[in-house]
Amino acid sequence: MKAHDGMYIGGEWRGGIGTQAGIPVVNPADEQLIATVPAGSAEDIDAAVRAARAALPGWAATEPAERGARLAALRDVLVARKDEIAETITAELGSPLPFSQKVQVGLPILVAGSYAELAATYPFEEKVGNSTVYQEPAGVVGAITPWNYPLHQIVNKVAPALAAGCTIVLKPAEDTPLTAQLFAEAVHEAGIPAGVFNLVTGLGPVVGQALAEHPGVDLVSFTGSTAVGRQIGATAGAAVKRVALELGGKSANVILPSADLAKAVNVGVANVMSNSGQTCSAWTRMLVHTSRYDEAVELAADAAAKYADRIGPLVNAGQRQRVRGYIEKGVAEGARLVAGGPESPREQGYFVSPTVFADVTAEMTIAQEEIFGPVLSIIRYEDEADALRIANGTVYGLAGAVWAGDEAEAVAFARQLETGQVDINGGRFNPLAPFGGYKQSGVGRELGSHGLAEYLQTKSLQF
Ligand code: TXE
Repeated sequence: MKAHDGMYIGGEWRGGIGTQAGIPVVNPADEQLIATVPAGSAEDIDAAVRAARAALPGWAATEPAERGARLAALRDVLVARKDEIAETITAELGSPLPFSQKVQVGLPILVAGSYAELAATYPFEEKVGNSTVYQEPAGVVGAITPWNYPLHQIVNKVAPALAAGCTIVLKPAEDTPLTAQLFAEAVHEAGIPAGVFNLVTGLGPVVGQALAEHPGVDLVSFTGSTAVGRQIGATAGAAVKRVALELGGKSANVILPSADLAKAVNVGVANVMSNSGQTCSAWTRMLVHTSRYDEAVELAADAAAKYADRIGPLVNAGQRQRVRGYIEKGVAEGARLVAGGPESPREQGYFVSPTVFADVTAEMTIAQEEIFGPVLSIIRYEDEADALRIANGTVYGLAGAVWAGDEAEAVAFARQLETGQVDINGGRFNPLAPFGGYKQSGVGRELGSHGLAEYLQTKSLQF
């Protein structure tokens, strides 16, 4: 059971400084208030950054193997408390419990474990000719995370930062702060020293902005909307501060003519409906050759209908409104609705039906903008060059998929995609594979040794 409902600063739990009101946390499946957390202030951020700065020399000097041992202990606490964390995520985000258990909690456990090992094995010191090159911690990290994968997004930043020897202040999303409080309890239980990890809850434009602007923060790592990411990038640039941005996506699922069509369509629909479409890497555009287009549309409509009773709600009323708006726009721009639609399937909760559009053209709004809901657009292509032009024809470049009868054919196509990660004939999650965007999907990489390198700076000594 979670024992704390405040902020975690310098190893202690406390309410906010000068906090006027709390932030309500609502269960999106039934719209009931489940908790209230402190709405932090710039003073809280300042206290947390000071705590992180004070802890930095000690943690940076801690042997990497010992940092790895603390991360292994953290992973073990997450494993021991996995059911409680999954139930909390289901309560504040609305994702169905089996998904919360398997994905929302399962993946970050893998990631924490991978950084426990990487901390111990990473080459922090290397000889290059007559020089010794040291990889030193980047300093105090300000981490700002979204609500769509509340624990995963936190672990993706905190685990590599701690492995690198950085200390950190986390500002989680307003919608899902309870998972962040549980995570802070796990950090404490794992014996990570006071001040190494700090948690401040509150509003993005208040505490998020104060964190990004704080002169005591050396590196800002942000995951969220492109609009806020652009603002944080500008703030960091003006202060000559390092920044990592993981932003939106509009990923293409390219089904080449030689592919197993039924498998590619079914996995593709599952990918979009997963987490109610609230996944930055979701394959929201399905590209199908004209010779197999009608068959693919039929398969996709059938597959989507199967999710109608299983899909969770969207995180809040605002997101539901936004997603409905996109569905209405798709209809208005001439796309053909073959499953779902803008109407709410239930009276209570922020639900949207699994929705599939056919006859979508590459220029339509629903094919260009991130919808962040359970909405798939199926686009027709004439030949491979056409498919490539459409796939690369958005401002984003986060993820994607390629399906072909022959793996080499799929790889050859994937190499031409302007995107950071591609799944070949399905693919499987790999906690060591770098994840991040080309183009406006972001700056930097998370996961694996590339994710660790984000939190390091390099020094060379010549002899
Ligand atoms: O994001 P915000 P929202 C996309 C997705 C979604 C849209 C809006 O398309 O529909 O963004 O979601 C904090 N200074 N993604 O409004 O506002 C905020 O408190 C500093 C993609 O939820 O970007 C939260 O902690 N911080 C995505 C975090 O930023 C600020 C995941 C993200 O919230 C701030 C989520 C400010 N001025 C949304 N304003 C992905 N890439 O996975 C807000 N925040």
